[in-house]
Amino acid sequence: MEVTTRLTWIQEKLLEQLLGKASLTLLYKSSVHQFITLDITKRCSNQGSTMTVIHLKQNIVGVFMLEQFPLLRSEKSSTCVWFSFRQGSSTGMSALVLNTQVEVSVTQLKFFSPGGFSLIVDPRNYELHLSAEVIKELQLDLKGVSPYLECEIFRVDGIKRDPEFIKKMVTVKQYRKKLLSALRAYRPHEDLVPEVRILLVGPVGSGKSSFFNSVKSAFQGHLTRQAIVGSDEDSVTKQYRVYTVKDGEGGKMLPFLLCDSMGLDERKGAGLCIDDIPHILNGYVPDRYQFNPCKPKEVRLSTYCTSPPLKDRIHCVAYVLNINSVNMLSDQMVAKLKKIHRDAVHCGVREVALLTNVNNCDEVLDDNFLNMTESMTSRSQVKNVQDMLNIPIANILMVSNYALERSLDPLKDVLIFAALNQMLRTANDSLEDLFLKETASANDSLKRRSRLRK
Ligand SMILES: Nc1nc2c(ncn2[C@@H]2O[C@H](COP(=O)(O)OP(=O)(O)O)[C@@H](O)[C@H]2O)c(=O)[nH]1
Ligand SMILES: [Mg+2]
Repeated sequence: MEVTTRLTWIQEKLLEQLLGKASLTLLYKSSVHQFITLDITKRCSNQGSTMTVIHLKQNIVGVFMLEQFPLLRSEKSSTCVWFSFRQGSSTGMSALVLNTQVEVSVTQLKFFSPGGFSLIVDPRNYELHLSAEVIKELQLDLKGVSPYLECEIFRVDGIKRDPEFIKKMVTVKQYRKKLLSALRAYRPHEDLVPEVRILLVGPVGSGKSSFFNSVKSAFQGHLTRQAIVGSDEDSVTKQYRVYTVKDGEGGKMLPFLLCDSMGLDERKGAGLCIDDIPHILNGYVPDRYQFNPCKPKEVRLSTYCTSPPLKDRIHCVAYVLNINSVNMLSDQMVAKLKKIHRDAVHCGVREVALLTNVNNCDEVLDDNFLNMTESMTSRSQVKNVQDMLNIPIANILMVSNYALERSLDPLKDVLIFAALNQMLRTANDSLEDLFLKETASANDSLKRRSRLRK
């Protein structure tokens, strides 16, 4: 009879993705095979990398071992990934990379690592013993000793047998999780508006619509293509679109809107009409407005007397530029971008640049995923954008949009989330400033009115 795992399909995928694109083959299952040291080691040693998975009522806890499963006790420590996630949750895995020793005795399977980390499987009593350090670092809501339902050991195939690579994969996941929590905790400054608005502008084909699709995909946990993208010479996007993004399938709406515009064209009378920009920035252009490249939107003067509320205005302009062609922009295109920059400054809106089509994702961020590496920030494209649009280096962001991929990539997600995070912070700077300006001018007019009354 074939022995099948207790893991659900989603759980199995989650574990396979923890290490890149691995595949799992079940070697040992406690409820089927006996816990006899000889039996376990016969099944699991000489199999290459393995993953031990312990099923508890509410959680799954486990250890991935890069080196061979030992016959009795591992000679020296080796790279292991200790992980946990909640049953029923397809996201939110906690993981640690620890130099670990493994021991199989007559009564126990034991993983231990310096710093007080220990995980012991006691099959006679179906108990899992975890040290306080493990409980804390894996964010488990468990006591030191918990009953378990099943213990399984898998062979892991298809991974890069490189401790540095494994470390990087796990760190990327942890950093993605951190960024996601920061994004979930984001609030527009002083709750002045329900959502901040980020305007995506840039040449035709630079990846504006793809960026929205990428953000949506990263939050949904699977690839989506709501906005139509294309590689026509003319802009595929003809309408102004204000997109919302939900936090996961059926999740709540996130407090930002991505405003996708028609692409800029270096030719006169083609692409987004540059005179539409002030109207967009000031909130006069509604969702699904059909752009006319030759004529800006008519805004009746009377409506200017009562300008649209703060919530309808743009709070961050993102210049979306393809990193491979940013050094070759025509003078006409640069002139259009500079005009938008002047309009943004005039309206008090802060700006970022988003460089798309970055191929070498893993070179962008430093080892801790905290900062852009120096080699990336010193590139000519970054200097060029900095000079052209006077954008501070912290606001020059890099992504690789989802274009031809079949599945999500945590490294791409990290860059997408990091870029979005900086856009939201920038939007808050604008909000704070716009609010102060509005309050000052409202106070001025109040004073003027009271002086007139006197
Ligand atoms: N490889 C790669 N292709 C991209 C990226 N961003 C956009 N694309 C592709 O470039 C083309 C134009 O993208 P699109 O989002 O329609 O550009 P837009 O005109 O600025 O909205 C599409 O074929 C996209 O798949 C990226 O970061 N990497
Ligand atoms: Mg588009």
